[in-house]
Amino acid sequence: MIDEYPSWPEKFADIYRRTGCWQGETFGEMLRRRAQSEGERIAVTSEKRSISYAELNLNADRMAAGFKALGIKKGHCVVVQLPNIPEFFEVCFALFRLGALPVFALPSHRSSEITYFCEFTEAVVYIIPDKYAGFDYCPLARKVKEKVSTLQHVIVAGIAETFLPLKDMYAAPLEKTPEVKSSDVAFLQLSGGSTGLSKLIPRTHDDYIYSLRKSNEVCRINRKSVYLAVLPIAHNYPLSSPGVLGTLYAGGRIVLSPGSSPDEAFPLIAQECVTITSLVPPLAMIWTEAVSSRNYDLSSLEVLQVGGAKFSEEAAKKIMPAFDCTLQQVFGMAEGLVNYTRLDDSEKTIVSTQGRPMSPYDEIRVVDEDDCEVKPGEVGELLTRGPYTIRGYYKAKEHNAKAFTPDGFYRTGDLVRVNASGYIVVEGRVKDQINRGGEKIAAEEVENHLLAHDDVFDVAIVSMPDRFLGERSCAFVIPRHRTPTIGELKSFLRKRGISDYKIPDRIEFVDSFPLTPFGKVSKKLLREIISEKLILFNK
Ligand code: AMP
Ligand code: DBH
Repeated sequence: MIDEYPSWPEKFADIYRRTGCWQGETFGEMLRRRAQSEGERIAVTSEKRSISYAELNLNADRMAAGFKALGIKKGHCVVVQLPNIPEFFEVCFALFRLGALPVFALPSHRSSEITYFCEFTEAVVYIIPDKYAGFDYCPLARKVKEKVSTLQHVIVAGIAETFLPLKDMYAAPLEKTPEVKSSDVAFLQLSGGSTGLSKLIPRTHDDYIYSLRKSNEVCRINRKSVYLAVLPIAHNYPLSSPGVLGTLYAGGRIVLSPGSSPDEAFPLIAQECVTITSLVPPLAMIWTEAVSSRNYDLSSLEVLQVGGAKFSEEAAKKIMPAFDCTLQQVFGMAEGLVNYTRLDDSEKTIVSTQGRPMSPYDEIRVVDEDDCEVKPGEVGELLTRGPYTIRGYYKAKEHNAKAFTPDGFYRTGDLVRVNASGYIVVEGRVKDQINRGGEKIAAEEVENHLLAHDDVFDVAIVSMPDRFLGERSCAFVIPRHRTPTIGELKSFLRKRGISDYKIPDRIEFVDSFPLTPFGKVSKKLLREIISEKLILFNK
């Protein structure tokens, strides 16, 4: 049951309500209202099926009844690990209507991460696809279920083997559903995991719906908008900036792409007259390369969003000429704050900045190590507070004391400067996280796995620059008895069930680590060592 998280002090909640940021609506009500206004208009299109607003609304009610019969109650957590399929929406809205909380896992998470999410949230149910991207989820679920005592059921979208099929969850709608308040937590998002495992982010109906409304305004999403989802929709960016939920909020249409390659996405853009989509920088680069050699009519595309990691100015400059549409940079975080370049900004601003906060109620500060504000235009850590930025992670008292200032600002860990027009330029990160083309790797988490290997005495993982992904990971390993092979270490990590993208791209064996004057391992120096080596060997 979810009860342990710091919320906004009443004084702030009051302001956010009075100024109309929080309008007292829940997700359950929002969909009902949309079903009334949009009826048979299509809400979601996928390869296999299309569903209208009315159908989605009804199916959410039917599934809520099925879930209730299974024992899912208000306040229960349910780990949802679904790819971009229409059932994702039925499941989420069914849970919202019961006041149960989806915990948004990504399709690429494996046993180590899923077990942690289930145990930490005391999840009662885990929902998976049967297969996706060549991976079979039932064996993974069996492993997780063996370990997690709170987990009562596994539900499968597709062939369920020994588990429960999702299609059996459609029942006669309930006469009465539990009372859900707009100030309740609607779901738990995951942070990129800057210190060890991912933190869980409690987002309320009020705050998240405000972020959708504001995103829609900035990105000009309306009933005519067609949003193509190529990134995994459980992630905060394609979920809400404005993403799939913003599109539903506006009464637009979502098109779910089975994959992210140009050969899968371009025909869909042409067929479905897609108006907006969102990408991470490495994908944006692949799409830009591909566009001249493919013969699809992409003229419906009005806005191409790029975010999740720093998009280099050089790559950004190529987007508008290649796609003949507006580029929008998006700098956000699942904890809250989202910055956008505006659609009518000058080309210079669009290609060279990561935008500015979407809400006039977003407060930002740029500070030095002592939390003193830096001079205008200088680089410092970005702190933020506002109507859709959390005041604390779920069940993380100690970490919250470090991650938030006493007056409630979230320490983003991002090094930024703010230009004279109030636009933010991201310059780097203070937190120990590798951003591998938008996929975030918490160094400490992978280090802990490697430390479990007999031949590993110590390990430090840092980012190394990469022309294509922005950053890749490099593990410096001090061997213990014998020096293991790189292959041994990688297969050891795979056996421990961590996602592929977290496996270090490079492993260097060393006798010792460079230290700071205080005697701590200097990751800064390790980064320099590997960068120099890469330059020296020109790769
Ligand atoms: P997450 O913890 O997964 O929500 O990731 C949020 C982090 O991703 C931010 O704090 C930034 O470090 C990074 N990020 C997101 N968008 C951008 C962007 N447009 N430019 C640079 N970094 C970004
Ligand atoms: O990287 C992110 O987490 C992110 C990027 C852009 C995000 O959460 C968002 C927009 O909402």
